[in-house]
Amino acid sequence: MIDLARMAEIVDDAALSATTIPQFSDERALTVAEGYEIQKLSMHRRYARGDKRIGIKMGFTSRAKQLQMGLDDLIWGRLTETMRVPEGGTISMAQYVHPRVEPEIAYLIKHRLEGSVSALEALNAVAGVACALEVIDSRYADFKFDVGDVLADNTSAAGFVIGNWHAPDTDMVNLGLVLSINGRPRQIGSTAAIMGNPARALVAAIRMAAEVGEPLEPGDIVLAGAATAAVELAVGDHVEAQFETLGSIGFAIIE
Ligand code: 0L1
Ligand code: MG
Repeated sequence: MIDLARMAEIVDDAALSATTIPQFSDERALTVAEGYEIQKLSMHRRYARGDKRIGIKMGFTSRAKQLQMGLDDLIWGRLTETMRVPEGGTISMAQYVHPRVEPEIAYLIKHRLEGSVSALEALNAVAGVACALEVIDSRYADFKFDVGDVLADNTSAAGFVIGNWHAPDTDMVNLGLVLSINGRPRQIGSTAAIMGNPARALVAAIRMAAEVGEPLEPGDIVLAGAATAAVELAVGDHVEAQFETLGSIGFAIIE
């Protein structure tokens, strides 16, 4: 069995070169702890190339997805500077394997917060809230993985777009939204699909980041999780998400 550092190298190389790899679980299922350790080691390889962690993202934020994946918790991954896509900008398909997009909510952290906090305490540590789009891109063939695999692969994190920041007390609990590709609605949903209230994902983000000694710091971004199913992307696509009261954000995909 190859060691965790070698697995981190494999998954990092796959992300860097936008190529698929077989699931590690084809050989042996990784534990949750092993998956997170590989993620950490692979992200340190990125940091050594000059990239910088600027926040975290939450996944499996619906109970249905947790049940499907056999895990009784959320998962999280690290967001870096190079993953950020300007609102209205473009991404190049050449940098992705088989990207998908999902509408999310983003929080901007104002105060360092650690450990077990209430939703109110969490929201009091927020400087702003925004609508967001996450580009996920599993490095595993056919977008297939188990829990250990997806943790090792930084929870498929590959890109994100953040809209204008709004006041931290903006009501985000049940905002309707439409995700359109080339002007055609592909997903319709509500931010309530994020754990019933995206602030719960923020609470979990604070807990989980602190557990590994990387507490959320002022300026960090938290992506709270998908409000709808993810939609596959192709060259030439123009993506737009319209959020009730918050406005719309988008980007396009070039070759
Ligand atoms: O951001 C997400 O909700 C995705 C988490 C990882 C699972 C996936 O790639 O679908
Ligand atoms: Mg996501």
